[in-house]
Amino acid sequence: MPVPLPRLIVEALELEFRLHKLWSAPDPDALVKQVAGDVRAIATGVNILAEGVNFPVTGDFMAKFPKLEIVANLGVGYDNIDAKWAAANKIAVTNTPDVLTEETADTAFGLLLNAVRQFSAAERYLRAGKWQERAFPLTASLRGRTLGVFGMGRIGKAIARRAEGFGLNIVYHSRRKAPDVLYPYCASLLELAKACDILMVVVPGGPETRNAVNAEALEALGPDGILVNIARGTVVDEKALVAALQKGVILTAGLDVFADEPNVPQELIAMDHVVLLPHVGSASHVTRDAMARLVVDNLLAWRDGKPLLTPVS
Ligand code: 8YV
Repeated sequence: MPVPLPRLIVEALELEFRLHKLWSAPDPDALVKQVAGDVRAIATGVNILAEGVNFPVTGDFMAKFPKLEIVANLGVGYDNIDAKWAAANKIAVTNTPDVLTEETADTAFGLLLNAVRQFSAAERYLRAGKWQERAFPLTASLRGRTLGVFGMGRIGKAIARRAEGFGLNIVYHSRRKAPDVLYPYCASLLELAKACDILMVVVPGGPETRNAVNAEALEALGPDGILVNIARGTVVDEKALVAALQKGVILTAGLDVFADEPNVPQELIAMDHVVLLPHVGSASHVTRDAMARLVVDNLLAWRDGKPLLTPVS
């Protein structure tokens, strides 16, 4: 275990396996050398308990363990793991899909409502005693808007379901047209940005989507446009986003993820109308427990020679 995972995982794994906690070893390199020949499984995750603890499970790292068979990840996103290298070396990777879908979609919608109606700013206004002086200024509205979902996977679909209830028009762009979805499909991200005024980023991180939401896409989103990102900070060109927000190229943004967590650019913090959350998309007790359980259950299935519950394809 290279990073400190939730207690539920640590305790369950300690009962069933010999667990080496790299993060609490006085000399992690020495521990790796000492146990490298025995290690058959790695349990890891992103953005865990301790601030800023991100440990990329690279090919070089996995190569240190000749008997490695599986990497179990806490999180649906697994851009912290070189899954291609793992596949090429017959190492399984598991993640935690499904159990966090609805929670993350709730967070996405909370961010969107907050960004468009400026609830965080309104609350700060009330707490500062400014209501006594005058009413909070009027805001933009969700009414009559079109939601562009960038990434129509499980979470994208759960967000779209919510959007239907809120009376939004829905369009989307994914690598592929989703066979089970009737919303209009846009062939490119740029086309999507032109077709919508809320751009919801729900694609996986990693090299294929790095900086996909660039200056051109933000320009296409337009001056009434709202960007919501609950996926990975790497998907958005953060410098281009700061510039677009400062110049009014888009209206505002709701962000749960950032390029270099937990470091959030000062320019974003300085903009009162931008809604910023500390990567809490799945961060409720019930959902994080379900994710933790799934990490453990995948490892138990592997140990018992049973099919993995949620292998990454
Ligand atoms: C968590 C996430 O930040 O599932 C993901 O991909 O980003 C989040 O659920 C993380 O995985 C748990 O620490």
